[in-house]
Amino acid sequence: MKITAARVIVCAPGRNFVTLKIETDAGIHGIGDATVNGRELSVVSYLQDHVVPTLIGRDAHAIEDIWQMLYRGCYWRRGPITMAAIAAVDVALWDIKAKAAGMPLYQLLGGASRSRMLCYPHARGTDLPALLERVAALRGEGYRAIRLQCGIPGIGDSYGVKRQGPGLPEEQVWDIGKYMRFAPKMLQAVRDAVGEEVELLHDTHHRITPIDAARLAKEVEPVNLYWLEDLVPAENQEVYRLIRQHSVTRLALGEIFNSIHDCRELIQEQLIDFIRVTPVHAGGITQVRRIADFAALWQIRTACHGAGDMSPVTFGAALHFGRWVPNFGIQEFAGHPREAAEVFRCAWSYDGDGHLLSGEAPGHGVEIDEAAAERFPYRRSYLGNVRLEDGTAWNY
Ligand code: GCO
Ligand code: MG
Repeated sequence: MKITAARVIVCAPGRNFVTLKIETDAGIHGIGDATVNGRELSVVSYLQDHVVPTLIGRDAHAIEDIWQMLYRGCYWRRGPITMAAIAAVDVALWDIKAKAAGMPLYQLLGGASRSRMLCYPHARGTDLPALLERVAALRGEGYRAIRLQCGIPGIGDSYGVKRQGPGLPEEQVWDIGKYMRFAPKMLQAVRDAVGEEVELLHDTHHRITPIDAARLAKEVEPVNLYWLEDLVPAENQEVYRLIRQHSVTRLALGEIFNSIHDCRELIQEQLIDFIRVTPVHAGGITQVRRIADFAALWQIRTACHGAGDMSPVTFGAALHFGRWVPNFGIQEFAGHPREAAEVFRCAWSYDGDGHLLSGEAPGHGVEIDEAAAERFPYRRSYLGNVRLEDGTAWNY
């Protein structure tokens, strides 16, 4: 089965998505997601100008060989743009192979280890009463695990409270002290309101320092969080040793990792409990599955990144991966803009009872309507610029 064509489709049904569609001489096509939030067009060029010309005429079944060729052959390995481009090809080829076999993708990976995947949506509140109201609403929709993000008194919006819109980057203010004084109280207040049964999660989004991170993880132990996420940037993986020494709060990390080498020490030294890599940003099913197998040696569980910028295609791939992976933990489920349903047809769904279903369609079960995609042209958009109150640039 030869690859005859490949094209990149950029659309913005509520937010930007970059999709690669690969066609074959067997009449079977597959799609993969290549969205890198705020840097979308660089992956478009990477694919169109550099990758697509090398794919035409190749055997669509040779997923591993094509992955290795794109990774080794480019010389400039790793990095979010390269790995998202490789991921898009990889996921599209797994989609094709599974369709050719007439099977849902999870069957090719080794078959189902579970029937449904525990997921967590986001509860956002500008203040604590608004957050509690949102948590109650999500409980009413059947969710058993909920991520909590709340506006911080004195600094207005913080990470995860307001949705990003199109246009140039917005400036946001951040203060570690105000966050540190508020976050433990906020998390405890939600625990008191919902009781012990609900799993609660929180994302610090790389915004504090290592010793504050250790202190926060220690202080919130009585809340029994499912996890604390991205306490500090993990460019220097050693800092997680410090945090680990002080606390038994579960830690999650890795949504911005794109290589198994980004998480090697963290996994081997058991410095985290959940690994957040997802197919689109970590080299597709081919590499994410390798990372999961490696993590399983230390009983570290998967938790694919599932913010709104992971397209419905990435969700299809992640849910088939989740259906198979023995050391599955949880799947983030932030949801997509309403308009995305006009462009992407998905076999996956929410079951109304806290879990996601992969669906049984051949492939990863997601299709793109190209005519509909044209109705939603690309709109330049960015993540925000974060600054401390004195103007110092900080981590988004
Ligand atoms: C999460 C993430 C996201 C990221 C976003 C960046 O845990 O869901 O931290 O909200 O900020 O994916 O593009
Ligand atoms: Mg996160």
